[in-house]
Amino acid sequence: PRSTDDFVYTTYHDLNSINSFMDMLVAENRNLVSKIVIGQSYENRPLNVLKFSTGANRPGIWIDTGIHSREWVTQASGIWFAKKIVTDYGRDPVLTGILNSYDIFLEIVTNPDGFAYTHSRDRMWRKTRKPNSGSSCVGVDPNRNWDAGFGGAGSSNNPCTETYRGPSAHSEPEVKAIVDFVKSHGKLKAFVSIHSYSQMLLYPYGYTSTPAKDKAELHELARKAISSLQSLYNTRYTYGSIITTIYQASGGTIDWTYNQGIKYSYTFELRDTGRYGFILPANQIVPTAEETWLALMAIMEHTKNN
Ligand code: ING
Ligand code: ZN
Repeated sequence: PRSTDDFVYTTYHDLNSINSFMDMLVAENRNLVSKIVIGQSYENRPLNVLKFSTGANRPGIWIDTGIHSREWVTQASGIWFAKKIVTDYGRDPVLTGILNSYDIFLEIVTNPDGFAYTHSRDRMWRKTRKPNSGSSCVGVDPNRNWDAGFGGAGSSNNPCTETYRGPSAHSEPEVKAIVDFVKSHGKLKAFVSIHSYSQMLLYPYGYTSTPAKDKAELHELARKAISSLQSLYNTRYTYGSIITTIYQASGGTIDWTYNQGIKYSYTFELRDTGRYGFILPANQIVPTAEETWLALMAIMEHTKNN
C-alpha cells in the first residue's frame, strides 16, 4: 500500500508491514501524529509509540496492544484504532473533544521480538525473547513482570512456563520502557492494556483480593463501556476485578499503573471466548476493533469528564 487508505485492515500483518503503516500514518498527518521511540527490545527493535496530540503539555491516555505476541487480534485492532483516530478527529465531536484536551499514546506492537517470532517460528509464542540464565527456556511473561505484587501467587518462578515472572521486577526492556515513560510523563490519567481472548473488561487488582479504592467507579464505568461495546454486534463481555473475574495474577501491568495513581487502569480481553482463541479468523478483526473502540471511547470520555 502507498497510503493508509489502501492499507488492508481485514488481514493480519507482520512487523515490517505494521512499521510501514505507522510511518505512512505519521507522514499523512504531521499535525496530529508523531512516532516516539520509548526504548528498545531485547533483540534491539525500537519500541514505537504513536502520539496523537493537538497541543502542548496535555495529560495523557495510554493504550497498548500486543504485549503478548500471539494475541494477534490486539495488534490488528491497534492499527485500526490509529486509523480511526485520524479519520474521526475534526469529524466526530466526542473524539475531537477528547483530543482537544488529552494526548493519546498507542503502542501497537508492545512485544516486537515475540511478535516477530510468532511470524517466523511459533504462532503461539506469548512471552518476551530474552534468554534465561541457567535454563534453556526463553522468555518472560511481560504481564507478570511488573512491580505490583511481583513474585506472588498467579505467577511462576519456572522459566519454562508461560507465566514466568522473570528474575526481578521490570527485568524486561519492553516493560521497563513503559515504566520509564509512565514515570517521566507524570500525568497519564487512563491506561488501557489490551489482550485477547475471553471477552472481558478487567480492572485492578489481580495480585490481591483487597478491592481497589476506586472499585465502585471502575465497576460502573466498565458496565457502561461493555454496554456500548455490546450495542454494535451484541458481543457479550463480563467485567470486574482481575482476581474475581479471570484469576489471580501477580505482577500485572494495570495493577502497577493503578498503584502509580492512574485511576482509569483497565485490561481488555478481546474476542472470542475460545472457539478460535488466539487464532481468531481475520474476518473478525474489523468488527472486534469497531466494537472495542466504542468501549475505549466510553473510558476516554469519562476520563476527560472526571
Ligand atoms: N490473559 C491475561 C494474562 O496475562 C490478565 C489475564 C489480565 C492477568 C490482566 C493479569 C492482569 O494471563 C491473557 N490472555 O493474557
Ligand atoms: Zn495476554
